Amino acid sequence: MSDITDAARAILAFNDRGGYTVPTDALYPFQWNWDSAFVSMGFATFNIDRAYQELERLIEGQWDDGMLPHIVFHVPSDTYFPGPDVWNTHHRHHKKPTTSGITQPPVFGMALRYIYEIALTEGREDVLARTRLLFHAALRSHRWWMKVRDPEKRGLVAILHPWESGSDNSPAWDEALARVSTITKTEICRQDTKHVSAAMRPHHADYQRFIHLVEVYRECKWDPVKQWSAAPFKVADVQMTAILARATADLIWIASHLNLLDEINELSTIHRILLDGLRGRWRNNLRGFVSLDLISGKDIQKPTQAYFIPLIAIELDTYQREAVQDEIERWCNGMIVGVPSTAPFSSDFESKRYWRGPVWAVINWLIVDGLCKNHLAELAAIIEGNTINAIERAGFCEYFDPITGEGLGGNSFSWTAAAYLVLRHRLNNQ
Ligand code: 2M8
Repeated sequence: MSDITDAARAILAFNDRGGYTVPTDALYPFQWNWDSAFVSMGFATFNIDRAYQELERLIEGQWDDGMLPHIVFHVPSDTYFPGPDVWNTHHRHHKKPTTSGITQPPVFGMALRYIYEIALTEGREDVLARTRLLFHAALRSHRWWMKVRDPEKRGLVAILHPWESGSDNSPAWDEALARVSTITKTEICRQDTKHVSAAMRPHHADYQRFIHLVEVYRECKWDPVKQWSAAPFKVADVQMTAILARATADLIWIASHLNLLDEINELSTIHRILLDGLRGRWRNNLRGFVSLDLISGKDIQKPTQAYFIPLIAIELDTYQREAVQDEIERWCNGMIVGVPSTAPFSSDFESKRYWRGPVWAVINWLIVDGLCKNHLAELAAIIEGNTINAIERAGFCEYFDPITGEGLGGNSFSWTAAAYLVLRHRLNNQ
C-alpha cells in the first residue's frame, strides 16, 4: 500500500466523528448527504463495516416521508452557517437528530451497491440484513423523489434550492437565482469565509438568496406540496435526474440479489421514466444534456459539468458519444487537470471560485464512470490519471484550479480522499 493511500485513509479517520464522517473539520462540521455516500465507497475499499455504518448514520436523519436531508446535525457546532435554528425543521422529536430541510444528490443507492458488491467478493454473507435495511431506506427516498419532485410527471426531478444540486453557485443557476429576492429576516452570519478565502466562495448576494429560499420553505412548514407551489426557484436538473436514474439501476441490481420481485418491478418503472426524461434533454448543438428552468420554461444552456453526468445512467448513440468525447477534450484543452466545472471558454468561468470552474474529484469520478459505461475508456483513463496526479501533487483539497492544478478550498477533505481510494482501487483491479 502506498503512503498516499495511507494518507487518504488517515483523512477519513481524522474526519470520523463516531460512525459518520464530516466533509472537513470546522468548515463543514456535520454529516452531509452526498459526501457521506461517496465517503462510504472510500471506506469500502478497506473497511466494509465502517462503510455500512456511514450510510446507517445518514438514515438516522431520514424524514417520515422518505426524504434524506442534505445535512444531519448529529451534534451542535457553531463553525457553520446556517445551523439547525435557521432551518427550524421540527424534526427534533422521535429521538431523531435535527436536520436541514432540503436534500442532495441521491448517490446513496450507488454507494450501497458498491459496498454490497465488495462485501460479496469478500464472502461477507453477514451483511445481508444491513443491506436490506439500507435498501428499503433508499427505496423510500426514491419514491419521495418521484412523488414530491416530479409531480408533473416529466421524468425529471427538480431542485428547489441550489444547495440541493451540490453545485451551489454554478453558473447554471444564475438566471433562475436572479429572480429570488435578496431580502432576508435572518441575519447572515457566514462562517465559511473565516475558514477559506472569500475569493473561492459564493458571493454575499448568493448567500442572501440561499437564505431567502430557506425562509420561504420554512414558512411552508417544510410541507412539500406547499413548497412546490411557493418555490421561487425550481429547476428540473439533469445531474440530479441522472444520479437518481443510475442509483435506481443499482437498487434494481440489489433487489435482484435479494430476490425482491415487487421492488424490482417498481424500480424498473421509475428507471424507464427517468431515462425517457433524460434522453429528451440532449442538445446536438451544445453536445451535452441541459437542465430545464421550470419557472421560465427555458433550457439552461450554461456549459457546466452537468452536461456530461447523464453518461452514468444512459447509453449514448454513436453520434452523441463522439460529440461528448470532442466536447470534453475541448474543455480540458490547455488545462493541467480537467474536467472544469464550467467550460473554460465560457464568460462565467472562474478557475478558483467554487462551482464556477474548479475541478472536483468526485465529479471526475462520476465522469470517469460514465465514460467507461459508454465505451470511452481511453478518455476515462486520462481524466482518472490526471485526477490522481492532481491529488498526489496538491493534497486532499476540496477542489483544484484546472489551469494551475493548485489545491483550493478546505484541506483534508473526506470526499477527495474517498475519490482517491476508489480511483486507485479501480486501477489496481483492472
Ligand atoms: C458545499 O455545500 C455547502 C452547502 O450544502 C456549503 O457550501 O455550505 C458543496 O460543495 C456541496 O456539494 C457539498 O456537499 C458540501 C459539503 O462538502 O459543501
